[in-house]
Formats: sequence, C-alpha cells, structure tokens
Amino acid sequence: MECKSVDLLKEKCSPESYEKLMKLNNVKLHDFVTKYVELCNPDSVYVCNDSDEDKQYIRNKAIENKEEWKLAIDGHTIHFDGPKDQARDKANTKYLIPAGSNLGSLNSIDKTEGANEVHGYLKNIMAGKEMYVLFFCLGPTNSEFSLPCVQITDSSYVGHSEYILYRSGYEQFNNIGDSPDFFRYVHSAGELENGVSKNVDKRRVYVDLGDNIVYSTNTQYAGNTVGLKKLSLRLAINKAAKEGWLAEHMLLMGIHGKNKRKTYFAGAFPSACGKTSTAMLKGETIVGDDIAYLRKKDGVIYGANVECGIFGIIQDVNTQNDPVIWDTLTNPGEAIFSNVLLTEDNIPRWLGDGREVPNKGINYNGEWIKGNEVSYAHKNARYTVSLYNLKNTDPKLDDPNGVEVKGIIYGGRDSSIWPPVQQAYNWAHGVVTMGASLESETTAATLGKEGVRVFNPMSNLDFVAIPIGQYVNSHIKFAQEVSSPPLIFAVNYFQKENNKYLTGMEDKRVWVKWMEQRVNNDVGAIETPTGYVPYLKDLEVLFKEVLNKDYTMQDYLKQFTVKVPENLEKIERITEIYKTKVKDTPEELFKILKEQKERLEAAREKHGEYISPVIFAGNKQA
Ligand code: SPV
Ligand code: MN
Repeated sequence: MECKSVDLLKEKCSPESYEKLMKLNNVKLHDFVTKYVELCNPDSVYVCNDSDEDKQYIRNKAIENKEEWKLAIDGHTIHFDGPKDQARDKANTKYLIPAGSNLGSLNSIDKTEGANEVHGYLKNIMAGKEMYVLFFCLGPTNSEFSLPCVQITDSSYVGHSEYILYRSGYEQFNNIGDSPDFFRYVHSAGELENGVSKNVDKRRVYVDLGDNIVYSTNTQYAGNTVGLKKLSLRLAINKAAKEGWLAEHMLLMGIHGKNKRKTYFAGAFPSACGKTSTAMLKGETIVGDDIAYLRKKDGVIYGANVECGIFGIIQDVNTQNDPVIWDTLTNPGEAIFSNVLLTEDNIPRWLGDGREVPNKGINYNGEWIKGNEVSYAHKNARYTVSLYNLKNTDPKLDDPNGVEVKGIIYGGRDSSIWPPVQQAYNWAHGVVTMGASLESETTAATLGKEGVRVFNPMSNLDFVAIPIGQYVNSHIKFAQEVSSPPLIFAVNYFQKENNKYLTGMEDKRVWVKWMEQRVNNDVGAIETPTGYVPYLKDLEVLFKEVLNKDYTMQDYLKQFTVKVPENLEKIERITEIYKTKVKDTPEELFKILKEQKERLEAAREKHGEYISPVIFAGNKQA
C-alpha cells in the first residue's frame, strides 16, 4: 500500500482497528477500504472482527447514534426508517453496465455515468460520522456455499441487523488469503434528520456486477441497505449463472412426514406472499425464509440458507398465526422492531397483533393518536431476529453440505387462476409453467401501488441480474445430470371468490404435507392439463389429521376446478412477455407453453370451460 494510504488509515483507525484490517492479508480489501475512507471522509473508522466485543460495540452505537431505542423487554430495540423510506426502491436500484452491454428490460445505467453519480453522493458523506468495516459470510462458513463479504457503512443499525442476520466472516476472510473473490458493499444513510435519512431524493442502490460491488446511499430501509440481503442476491445471481449454480429468493424447510421422515423443500414466493409463514409452519422445521443457494453435487441438489436470521413482516404475527415468532417477539432476547408503533410504555405494537388498537404512540410518521386515519404501524413493518433463538430451527441450518432438496414450491398472490396446490409433470414443465410463468399481485414490500398483477419469474424478478431468458434457461439446464430432480409444485394461498379468500390461513399446513407425500410416493394424484392435483380422499384424510377439519367436495370443487379461460389468458400474457420483452428466451419455454395451451384447448372441447378435477380422475375415485 502507498505511504499516503497507510497514513490515512492510521489517522482514522484506532491502533486495534488498524491491526484488525492489516491482519487480513488481502490487497484488494485494503485498497477498497482505503478508497472509501478517502472518499467518504469519516471522522473515524472502526474495524470489526468476529468477537463478541465488536458485536456489542455496534449494538451500543445503534443506541448512542439514535438509530435504535431500547424497548421495555431486554434485548429489544426499535428502529424507524423515514416516511418515504419504508420499502425497497425499485426505481432507483440499477445495474451499472459497461458501454455496449445490454441486460434487456432490467433497470440499468451506463457504468461510468452511474458510478460518477453515486461517487458524487458518497463524497464526504460520512464527515462527522464513524465508518464501520464489517465482515460476514453468505452461507455456512467453511463450505462450498460460503461467500465472504465486506460491508462498509456509517449505519450501526445496518451493522446490527447484519450481525443478527448473517454469520460473522472475519475468519472466513482470513482463510481466503489474498483471493479477490468476495462481495463488497458501500453504504451511507447520508445526512440524518431526527435519526432518518434526509436526502431520499438522492437515494440510490447501484449494483456493479463486474466488480461485485453495491453502492447504497441516502436510505436506511434494510432491503436497500443491508449488503448481504438483496444487494448480494443480485451479485450472486450473476456469479451463479457463470458458475452453474442458482441463487434464489427461496425459503428452505424440513417437512415432517410419517415415521419421523423429514424431506427438505425450497420455496420461492414474492415478498409478502407467505414465504416466511410457510417456512414457519407448525410442526415443520425452518432452515431459511428468504434466500437460498442451490448447488449440484454427485447428481444431487443441495440447498443452503445464505442467512441465519429473519427480517420478517410483522403484520399479522399473533398467537394464532405465528406462535413461535410471537413468543420470540414478546420475550427477552435480541430483536429489532422496525416501523412499528412505540407506545408510552416502550412496547412495540403492530397491525394484526391481536391486541386492542392502542391509544397513542410514535410511529414512522411521528406522533400517532387513535382516530388518526393513517394506520398506527406500516404494513411493511418488520422484525429482525436470529434463527438460533427460534424453537423450530432445523438442526441442519449450518451444515456445510446444505440440505438435500427434494421439492421446489412456487407461489404467488393470485386471486383467480391457480388451485391451492398442484405438481408439475416434470422439471422443465415446472420451471416453465410454474416458476417462469409466476405472476403476483403487488404488495407493500416495494414502493408503489398495491394489488397490481405483475410478472415475477421465480419470485426473483426484482433481483435477476442477467437477461431473464438466460436466467430461465439456467434453471431448465440445472437439473441436467441430476438423476431424480426435485419435484416442482405451485401453490396459491390467495384464491378469492366475492372478495373472500377460498382457503384458510392454516390450510397451507395441509398443502405442504401433500407435497411431502408426493415426493415420497405415498399418494397418487389426478393428471389435469396444468399438472397433477390431489385426490379428494387424500385431502379429507390430511385435513382431519393436520387441522381436525372436515374437507368437503364443495371446498374441493371451488378450489381445484380447472379454469380454462383464465389459464389460456395467462399463457397468452406470459408468451407475449417472453416474446417481446425478454432477452434470450429459450425455445423450450415456448414449446412447453404451447403444449399446455393445446392440452387446455382439447379439454375445453370435451368438457367445457370450467372443469371439475373429478372428470380428469376418470374411473379412479376422486
Ligand atoms: C423482501 O422484500 O423480499 C424481503 C425484505 O425479504 S427486503 O429486505 O426488503 O428485501
Ligand atoms: Mn425477500
């Protein structure tokens, strides 16, 4: 390193911090830190290793810096993002692409122009503040899945969240020596006013795929700032495509079957569409609720959770819907509550918590009083907790080999087309008609209007960093050389009739059990033009066993009738998108969609537009 840089680091770092940084013998890391110390110009720099002291330092700073406040229960804190900073900012999240390259419809900006813009914002942005240099590992440490990361931030809230959500990675960095293969993030909340980012008009999340760096400025909301979450998912999708693995917006869970059998599933759902609640289902065990990496080894697909914590939506967490999280959030232990209501007694309150509406408190907008038209907490209010503190965490969370994935679930917010559960005929059929054809109605997890049906392949569209056709192709190809690929399923928790949901909140406990039985060849299924659906008799048994409920023929017909017109319209919409908006669509996608269309048309010819599954069961009793 140049003398000038050594002097600068020595001036800003304490001797301990300087030593921690220098102990990692990595030129690219040292250059990176020096560059942003120089540009962001913090008053001081604190470098963390994996020690408890350093974690505690960051926790304390979050309180001292007024990014978090202590709540009544030990270990609980509250954080607010600004009124305009409550969700991921898709419009200002862009890929920096070199002149001449093209990502199709993905939001991108010329690399030089974007880098200049964001570096302009970063200049002196940390004056008067402390910079934290933090090391983490995506995935279990010492594993094929491990990806070391370094985060620069001036937000102790971001650092604190990362310590809860990720495995510490200083030692992992030590192990990689001088390797340049790691992810880097530079974040600044920018100028703060009342503890929140003031200059949200200069909020940017710029992703540099070539250099594996993400820049994030003038924002605090974790989805825009926590480097290891969605920022690294974008980098990882690009890296995975080059290296032949998959980086997915997926839960991982163990579904428990008969004779203590446990079968691992991965599941992709758009934000706020039941991913966490599926991973947390009673009777099952959670490996992860948001991001999974999938790799092939010896003809088998393994998955690992990139994270070791949950940044979950708190709305509707109550004793009924989610007793495990409820317990964690109402007992001592480390938890950050964001954008909930803070009451006079220092108790956090959120929408759908099953308690009486509070009288008053403070929320992300300021003071709130009962009768105020704006709801008392934000719909996208969240909690941040460690998976190690939950009672239902699967013992394989940190297994360096990951877990063997035998089933994949795709689910969107779909009021009118898909049945509650169905199974694809085979891998490619599932990838194309379920994953790549996924549509979902928008939610509060991103800025913008809610309830609009949008195309969201694999629930990963917000994070796909390569042309979408290429991304779909990498999924189709992924199962090559896999002797028995995972079965693919589609679920839909959001079917509606007359504006009322057709299925109950708890019914998903039954759908997962049916999928587990299918993977293990315990039950048959009815072949319909869009996939295999359950026999009524099997659902009757499962509803009784799991929920002690009677499941009737009437429920069955409402939920599983094949809706030919809606399915045909969907195929047309999806085909059109892949034809006109998507770059590099594989031919196989069009072929599989066409076959599905022909099956639906043939069925319509014979049986009409709305066809009972019983008809497809033929002689076998449904
Ligand atoms: C999501 O929105 O998909 C989340 C939360 O998991 S965020 O960190 O905003 O991405
Ligand atoms: Mn997510």
